[in-house]
Amino acid sequence: MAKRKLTKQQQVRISANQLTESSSSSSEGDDNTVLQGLVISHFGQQLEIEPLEGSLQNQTVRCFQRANLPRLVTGDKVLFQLDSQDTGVILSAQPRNNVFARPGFKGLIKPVAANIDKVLVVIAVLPEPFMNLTDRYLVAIESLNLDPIIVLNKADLVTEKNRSNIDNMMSIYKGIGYDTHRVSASTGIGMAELESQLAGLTTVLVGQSGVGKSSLVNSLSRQDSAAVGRLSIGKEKGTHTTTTARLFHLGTFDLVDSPGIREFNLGHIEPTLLIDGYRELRALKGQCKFRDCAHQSEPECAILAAVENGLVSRERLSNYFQILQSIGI
Ligand SMILES: Nc1nc2c(ncn2[C@@H]2O[C@H](COP(=O)(O)OP(=O)(O)OP(=O)(O)O)[C@@H](O)[C@H]2O)c(=O)[nH]1
Ligand SMILES: [Mg+2]
Ligand SMILES: [Zn+2]
Repeated sequence: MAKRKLTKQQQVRISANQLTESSSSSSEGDDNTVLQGLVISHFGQQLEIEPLEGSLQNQTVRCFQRANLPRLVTGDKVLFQLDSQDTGVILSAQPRNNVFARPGFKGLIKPVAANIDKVLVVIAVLPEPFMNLTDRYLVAIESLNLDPIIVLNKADLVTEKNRSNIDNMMSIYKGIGYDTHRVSASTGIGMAELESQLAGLTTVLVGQSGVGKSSLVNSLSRQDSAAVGRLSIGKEKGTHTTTTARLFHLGTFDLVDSPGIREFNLGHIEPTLLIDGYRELRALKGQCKFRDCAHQSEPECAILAAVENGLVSRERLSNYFQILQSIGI
């Protein structure tokens, strides 16, 4: 929807036409009031809509969407019409401010949540965090011009054995300027500081399965709203408990819990724009001696010099090259 370049006026006209069509074809006849609603979750063919006006506010209505509409996601604003007490049909979608998306099967982009202000990239002491997955999330978030928060969950599981790995990774992200937090959804460590960053915002939680996204939602909501799953025995990986994104209203802020994913490819990022997703590399753009520098072994390469001086982490640069290769250069 955001991709179609329609003027505001055209969008209004299209919405108006869709509405007129629907009122005239409605078989209900009695109450075809059109209401504004918020998509709470999308499962199968159905969406759970929260009416933003009328007598059903704070309740949810199960709706189908009209076939001519694009795939709607949690956080989308829509216009819908009731066709019974608690079911309805979505007539049109309102333009999005943004959408956090990830590539799905066959390189198709799968939107996850729309109209978000912040993204919490959740990693955990267990399952073991991999910087190249976190970097992929960060690149996707930077491309939306959103500010991520990197949250290390399960701080209660830090041991002498895993401490240096965790400290090293967190200090790299902190050094780049990312807002980082260490928390435990189980013990409550660090949760108050994290919560203070969320007031007034809609924040989506993303990250590998099993890192504790749903547990963080529950800890922040002070009740068990989202289902939590165990790690698989032996492999200590997540078990893909959350299957669809869902929005939770938590007092002064909204959270969107999302399913953990197995891998995160960045097929939808232009290779030439990838460097913009690496804040510290973006800052060095244009400073190499050669304009077409590939930052591999060229003389007077600003990026290689920054690595030598310890200003850019070797691991981040190597992840950058890995991603570049995976998206076709
Ligand atoms: N020790 C410890 N365990 C935690 C903590 N937070 C979550 N867990 C456990 O980690 C496991 C996975 O938690 P979930 O909240 O289901 O993880 P998720 O990221 O939502 O996983 P998916 O829905 O599969 O993407 C559960 O067994 C939780 O009890 C924590 O702070 N400390
Ligand atoms: Mg979950
Ligand atoms: Zn260079």
